[in-house]
Amino acid sequence: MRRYNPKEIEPKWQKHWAEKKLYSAVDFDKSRPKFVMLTEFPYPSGVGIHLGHTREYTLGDIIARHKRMTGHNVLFPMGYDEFGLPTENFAIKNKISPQKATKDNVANFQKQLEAHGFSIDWDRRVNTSDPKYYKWTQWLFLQFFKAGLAYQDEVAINWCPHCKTGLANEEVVNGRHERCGTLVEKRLLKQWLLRITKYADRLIDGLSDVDYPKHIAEQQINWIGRSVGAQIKFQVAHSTSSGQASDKKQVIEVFTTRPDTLFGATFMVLAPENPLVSKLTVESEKHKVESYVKVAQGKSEVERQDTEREKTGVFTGGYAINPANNEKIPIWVADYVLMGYGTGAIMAVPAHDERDFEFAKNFDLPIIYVYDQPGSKENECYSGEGITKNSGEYNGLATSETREKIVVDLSKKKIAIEKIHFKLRDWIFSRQHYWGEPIPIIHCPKHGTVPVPEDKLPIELPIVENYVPTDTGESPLANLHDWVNTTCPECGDPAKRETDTMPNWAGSSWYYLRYFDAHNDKAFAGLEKLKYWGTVDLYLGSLEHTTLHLLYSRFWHQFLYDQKLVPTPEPYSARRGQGTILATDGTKMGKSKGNVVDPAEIINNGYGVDALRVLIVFLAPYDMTTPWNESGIAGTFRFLQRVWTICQEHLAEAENRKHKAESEKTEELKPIVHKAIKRVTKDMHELGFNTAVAALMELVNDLYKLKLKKPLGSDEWQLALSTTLQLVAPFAPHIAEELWQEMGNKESVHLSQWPVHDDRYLVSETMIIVVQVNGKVRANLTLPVDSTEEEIKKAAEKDEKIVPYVKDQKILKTVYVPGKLVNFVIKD
Ligand code: ANZ
Repeated sequence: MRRYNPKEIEPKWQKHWAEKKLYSAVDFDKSRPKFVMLTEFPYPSGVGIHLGHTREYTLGDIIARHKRMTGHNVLFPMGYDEFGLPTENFAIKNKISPQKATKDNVANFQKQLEAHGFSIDWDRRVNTSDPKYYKWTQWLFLQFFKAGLAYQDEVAINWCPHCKTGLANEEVVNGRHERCGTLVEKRLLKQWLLRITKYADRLIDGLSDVDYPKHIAEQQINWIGRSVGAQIKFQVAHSTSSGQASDKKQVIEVFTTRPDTLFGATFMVLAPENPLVSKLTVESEKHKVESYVKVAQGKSEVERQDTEREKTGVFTGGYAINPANNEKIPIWVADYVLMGYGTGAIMAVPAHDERDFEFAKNFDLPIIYVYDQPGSKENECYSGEGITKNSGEYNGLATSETREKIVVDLSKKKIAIEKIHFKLRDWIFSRQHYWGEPIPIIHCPKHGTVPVPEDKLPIELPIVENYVPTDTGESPLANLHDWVNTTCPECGDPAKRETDTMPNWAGSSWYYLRYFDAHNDKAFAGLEKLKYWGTVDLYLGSLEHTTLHLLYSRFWHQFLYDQKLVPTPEPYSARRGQGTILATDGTKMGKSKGNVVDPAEIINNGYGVDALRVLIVFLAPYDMTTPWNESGIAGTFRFLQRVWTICQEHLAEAENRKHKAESEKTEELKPIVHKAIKRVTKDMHELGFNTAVAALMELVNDLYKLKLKKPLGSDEWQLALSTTLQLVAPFAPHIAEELWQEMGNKESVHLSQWPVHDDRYLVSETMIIVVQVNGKVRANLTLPVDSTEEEIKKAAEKDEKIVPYVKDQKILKTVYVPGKLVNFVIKD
């Protein structure tokens, strides 16, 4: 009997499938429904594939294979996200060019991905640093530019001193660069920005048309941070005491989400960076205020927003007038108010805002309550709602009415307007690095920023000697004088090229669209193909990219939709995130800790990739972060070996029995096989892959029990084992194919029809419930054994034999004996 040897069969089938182009997606195939299975493409790091990749792509591959077997035209593409810091850093460390680093790393990734046996349509592969690809990234940037959504501005940006580049807000997590963990600094730099804020509403609203996990949608909504409120003007009170303090018509505008608390505003606070600070500070306080402002500027935003920190501030000596009651209230400066949000100034309502409350306590400022806190005394802060008090004509109204009325009344006097603020900021799109797409803009002294004409695209990234980032705020491209100096496309006069490059999120903002039409040299993708493939049906990826890549690509897509360049308003119909694989000890895997499990090693050490694939989905539900199980691989290998052995035994016995006419019946086979079909199919739809594997293991155990009693060579066994192989195929595609073909099937198991269960064989899964009316048996129901009490009672009441008895009657009582009987008691 042949032994199960993955080393022999796995490469064989990988080669065969590739030669046959078994997994090619067919453009415009109308005979089958299409299914686009997208997984996030990797950036080709120097260490090669890790278990996270194995998990993500195995999950995607299982879904793709299952969908193919259920009659879909499946597109399961892959590519490489090549630009960006990781590759550049790798290149610098190893003293090779980023071009060479990318080429080598991609070749390694390609080899490793192929060794996993994924059913990828490699003909559509994209490489983001290939000029043929980034020509279109540049072209798309120019569409943003032409629509006024890409602009240059001098802004205080987050600067990573370690990576020596500006960053987008999304790349800063808890004040640190999300890639390298370095504390970021603020730097004033002229930057390119994309106007993502114009899509703030759409990015929130669009979420109701797609199927994303709740926490992912919420994370995007919170990041965009829509706050509905009002902007209210406070007149500055003319100060007589210090002569030149402030000008009479000066106003301070504030943004508040609680205009209903206006009567409780007892002071105002300006952000230290607010230009009004110097204008409103009276002479006698100037020294104190200036030194406070200086200290505040040295603090990070995260530190300033820390709610645990003691509130600090200084009085400006100036006053403003509360427009609700004309009370004079002091103007303070404090660093808990940020310049980058709202108007950089607030009306402080200590009674109902926690930060203002602490501040008022610290500096002994008045506190006026406009609501009572239910069941509590007036010496703490209450941020809830209620019936308004201490608010003149608004007393006695509920919060929502007060809010509305105050805004309407003040709007009439042009003191307030309704306002929506977003936390989202425009996307800083410049990077001062070499390894990225050059921004296709030319700066002309006469014509300003001029787009590179489309027929001159791509602007290829020039080869440089030195690509190490500088600390000058300019990319290494700035040193290439021959490249930088060019002529203006408008007037032909000398002009300079933009030397900033795009962030590594640029190429990935539209890569999925390129898969639909990967070789088009006339457009980023043709509209007809975009229409055929439509949206990505399922996008599986990392939970970490929710406010970065996922948000960015939705923004690009929505913009392209508005430009009529794509036919769908959202890129991804459904999104799921897979969990992380931790080291065996439950900590994060890391090279420095020496606890990294290398998938290539497992594949090569004899267990093979099928056993690895089965284990990686069997470990835990796909979206759960879970530790690696060292010994698990032997277990899944043994499982596959059992599949192998029983098939080999069947084949041997079938050969022996060839000349016998009779075929013995094995009645017990169908129920166990159909039970497995039902369970695995259900799990496939619910992405319950670990329980699907459990069902397969149970099936194989059941087959082994039968094998002891029954002759194995019959046609019935042939059918049962073939079906088993079909169910195994998405998980362990190589062994399934090998055995399937050995059993005499001509076509690939992966193109076969997914089996459908027949309820008739599932008798053991049903129970009989006796239904009585007033103690008399009126019906017998056959129901699934896992029916709930609720379902059983409902089914009993609706049964056609029971309806005549209970139709117009009041059911006084329903007696239920679990798994046996339902008795309806009605009035006789
Ligand atoms: C008065 C008030 C009373 C407020 C009250 C809240 C509760 P969100 O929901 O995050 O949008 N605020 C406005 N601009 C600010 C800034 N630049 N820095 C710090 N805080 C600022 O928060 C809006 C609320 O945050 C605003 O509503 C304002 O305080 C404060 F019982 O105004 B509120």
